[in-house]
Amino acid sequence: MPLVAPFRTSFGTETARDVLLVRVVTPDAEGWGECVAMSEPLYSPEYVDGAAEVIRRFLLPALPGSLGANDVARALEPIKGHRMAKAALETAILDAQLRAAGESFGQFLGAARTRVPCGVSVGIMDSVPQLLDAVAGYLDEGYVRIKLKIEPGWDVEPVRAVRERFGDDVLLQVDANAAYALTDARHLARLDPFDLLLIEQPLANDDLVQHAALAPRLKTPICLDESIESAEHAAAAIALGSCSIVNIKPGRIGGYLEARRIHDLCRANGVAVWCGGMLETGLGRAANVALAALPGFTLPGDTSGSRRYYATDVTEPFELVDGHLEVPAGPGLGVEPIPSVLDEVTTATEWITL
Ligand code: NPQ
Ligand code: MG
Repeated sequence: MPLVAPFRTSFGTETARDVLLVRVVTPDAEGWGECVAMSEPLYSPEYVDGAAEVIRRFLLPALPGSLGANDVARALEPIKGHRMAKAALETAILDAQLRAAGESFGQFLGAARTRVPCGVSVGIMDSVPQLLDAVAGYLDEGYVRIKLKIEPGWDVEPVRAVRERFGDDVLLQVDANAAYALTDARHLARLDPFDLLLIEQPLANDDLVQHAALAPRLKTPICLDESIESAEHAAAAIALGSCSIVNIKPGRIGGYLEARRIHDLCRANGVAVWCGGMLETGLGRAANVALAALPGFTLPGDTSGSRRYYATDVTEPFELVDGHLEVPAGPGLGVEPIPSVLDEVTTATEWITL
């Protein structure tokens, strides 16, 4: 699916999204799960063709003939990693189960509100004026929080420019996608004066210890994204002092059930969480918005409206109202792919009968 504009991060520039959708058909209902893996392994080791292969070759054969969503993770445990692939499968099974039971994702997960405040992730731009125009547009649309993607050479100046133009009241945070090293601590401390909500994933994915060493050297709170692949990682990060905030992306950690566990763990430890985004279509977005309505999600997420990324979404578009998205209330995800749109963007399908 073409993106409305190129999205540049410290790991590359994306102009289109290669989306893998899992559709589960049971005797009672059908369900959808969106795999958030990118086409290339730049954010994490997973990539979309690899996810399709691991689902086909290892995950589906590991499932017993009849099971509920609660049993999926245990059945797939012998297969290491591949959490985005596992999440897509578990989500589709959970969706089918909830649609059959007439229960929404929000109800099932424990949503505490009917709408969630939305932030937006703003890519690296060619110039500061171009960035300021983009941020102005998002603030006009009602976004309540701005996240700037940063990398060495695009950090202090864009943050300063956004603060100078839009003032100190704008909720502002940055995301490095692992682009810095501990030796950059002094440079990153130059962000301290700008009163950022957080700095997301400054160091490498597997550097929990170095994040713990960085934390006391910054006034800006550290939030981890790529580093947290499970509730165990979250517990380790909290114990080490690697972060004081966690970005929860269900795909990265293997699904919505694990997401709820991390939410519960963080809440019990006074660690704030928020819901990240992976440029989901309306299907993945619906589940994320339901998750973001849980009580521990105390910071606005990257739960943007559909048109932030797509001119035409595969579902009815999610649209901001007063800076918020409504939590879908219908059974399961509460949204459906529009058949004509889905046909239009589908490049391949494969049916596997268990
Ligand atoms: C993040 N997302 O928080 C990610 C990273 C990201 C909204 O900033 C294609 C598919 C392009 C997934 C670019 C946001 C992507 C992508 C960035 C995920 O780190
Ligand atoms: Mg991130």
